[in-house]
Amino acid sequence: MTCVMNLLPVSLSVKLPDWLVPSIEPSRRFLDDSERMRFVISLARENVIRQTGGPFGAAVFDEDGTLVSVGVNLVVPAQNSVLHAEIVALLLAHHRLRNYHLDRFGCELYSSCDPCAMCLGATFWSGVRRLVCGAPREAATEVGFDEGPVFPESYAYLRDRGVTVIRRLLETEACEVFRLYRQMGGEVYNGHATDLPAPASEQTQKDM
Ligand code: AZG
Ligand code: ZN
Repeated sequence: MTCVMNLLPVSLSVKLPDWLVPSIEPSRRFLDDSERMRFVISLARENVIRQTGGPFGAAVFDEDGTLVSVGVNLVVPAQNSVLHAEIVALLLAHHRLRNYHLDRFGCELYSSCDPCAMCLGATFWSGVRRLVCGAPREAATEVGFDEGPVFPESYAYLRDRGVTVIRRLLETEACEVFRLYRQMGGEVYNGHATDLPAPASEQTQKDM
């Protein structure tokens, strides 16, 4: 393969879309799980409407319900496979708090969709106390996203280590974003060739 770069990169910056930052009130307290979930779903929806990335939104809140960081999927605009919404929110939370362990700040992660394998791993290592998800993984896989090896045992692993996991909160609203993405002809990317037949392992995992 031809080398296209002659310098190794030494740093990296991640930038949220321009529409996102002015839409946030930094001092607002989000009172409960539903309000926080509605917020991350609105980030996902707006990311689709503005065509600034995939149909996923996430945010980190502290124990008082104050916003610590937000994330939207930036894979296509940033041409970076790891910039899922949850990763962006966690990166920015660590950066803001200057700490690799978010449990020290009582942080919780909210995601508009069940995390993929990468993001579930990152959730575990971030130290967040709670993970709250909206749409089930099937909402993403039905559109064509491959969410990777996440099994009932993966959630049990986190729960056994003290992470509270809540899923399918405001599921209907969360799933609607995927319908919109499909309607708008949004790009579906994956780590493997998308013309392969759906793997046999991709069964409905409703009871995780
Ligand atoms: C994804 N799944 C989730 N949960 N979040 C993202 O940003 C994704 N991108 N691709 N699959
Ligand atoms: Zn992910």
